[in-house]
Amino acid sequence: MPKLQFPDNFYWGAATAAHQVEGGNHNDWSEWEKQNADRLARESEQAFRWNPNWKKFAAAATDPKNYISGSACDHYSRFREDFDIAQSLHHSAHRFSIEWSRIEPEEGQFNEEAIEHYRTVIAALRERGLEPFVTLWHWTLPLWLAERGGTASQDFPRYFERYAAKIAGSLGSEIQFWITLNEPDVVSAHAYLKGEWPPQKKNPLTYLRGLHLLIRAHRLAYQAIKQHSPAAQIGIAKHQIAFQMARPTFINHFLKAIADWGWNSFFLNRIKNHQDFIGLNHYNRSVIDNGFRKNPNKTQTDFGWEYQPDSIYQALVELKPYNKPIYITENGIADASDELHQKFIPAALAAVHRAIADGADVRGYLYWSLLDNFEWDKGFWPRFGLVAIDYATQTRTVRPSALAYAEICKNNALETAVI
Ligand code: IFM
Repeated sequence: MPKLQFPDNFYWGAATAAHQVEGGNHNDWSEWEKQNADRLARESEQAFRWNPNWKKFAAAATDPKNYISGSACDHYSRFREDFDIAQSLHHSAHRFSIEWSRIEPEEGQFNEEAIEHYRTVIAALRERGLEPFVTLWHWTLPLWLAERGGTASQDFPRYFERYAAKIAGSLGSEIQFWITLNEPDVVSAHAYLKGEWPPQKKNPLTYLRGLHLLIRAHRLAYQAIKQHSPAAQIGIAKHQIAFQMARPTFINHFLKAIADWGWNSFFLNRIKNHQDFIGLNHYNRSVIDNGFRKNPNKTQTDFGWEYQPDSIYQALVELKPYNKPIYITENGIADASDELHQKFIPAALAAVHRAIADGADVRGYLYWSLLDNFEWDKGFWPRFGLVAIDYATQTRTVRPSALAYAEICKNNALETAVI
């Protein structure tokens, strides 16, 4: 049977983020959820009526409880069980995030117990042969910092540097791969351009200011980590959109150039001397035809996003000019039925393989997500997991797509018959 072989030592695995899986968090998001759950439930039909899958998740989406992260997947206590599953699925790496609000619940006061927790998490991964990819900030803030203006505060870069230095000093010898920031542009756009996520302050100038502060925060954290661990490999997880022209007109060329510059390159260019690899988070393409998002949307995932596993090829080859190793730190779809999932993973991996053949230095693939989890302002109904979670009982069920992915991980190869 013909096979697409991946490079030796390629990392295979999946990703999670603290607030989405741990449970029991107390941060700016958990507060925001309490204040907004009723509204989100009330507005859900209006917000999602356009989605052809609305009926499938209407009951969950109209229930305010859906919007409270609460005990989430209880991963804070069940991480060993979850890593056992990842190991049984032949994963060799796992991405997770450290919850800043647990580490520094009060300004400048670090909680050593919480640090020990993450030391245990890292050890549990290593015991199972899983390489940790550690994210320092996946969007949630300690309350004291949110009260001071969060990422839009002039002091944010220094606070982040201090937090990064603390983690590097405590856990640095155990971590090889660091992701300082997750999708800084996505979270800033939702908070300050759309005004939908905490702190819901719609102001384009604050958006730009916040981005600059995040760039500074990353650079300072990079230096702080390198001081403790010179061999550390440090990057960010960057959300990249594949902008594709429907027709090569002058206007479409112009729109693509602007979008590539503003969304795909701006942040990466500003940190290019402060990153050892690029973490790629990829979910969407945007077809340009005298405007953006003119996608045909022939098939849509539960989330209402276009099903198009191939666009990761373009996202990867467009990163080649940076001449850095690339780790795919997120890629996936929400699909409760698992039917699309089973097609998506091999199809996306065939596109990754093609990008490698065309010169992209891709060294790992971390699926989003290991577990179903709390999808921010959408709550629990979107099902991104390789492993299904029954939130009432916390039962884990491995989905068929996870088993198919496990074969690929085990063989470091994809059988072309499954594409
Ligand atoms: O769940 C999110 C994650 O937190 C950041 N990247 C996109 C995922 C799916 O929306």
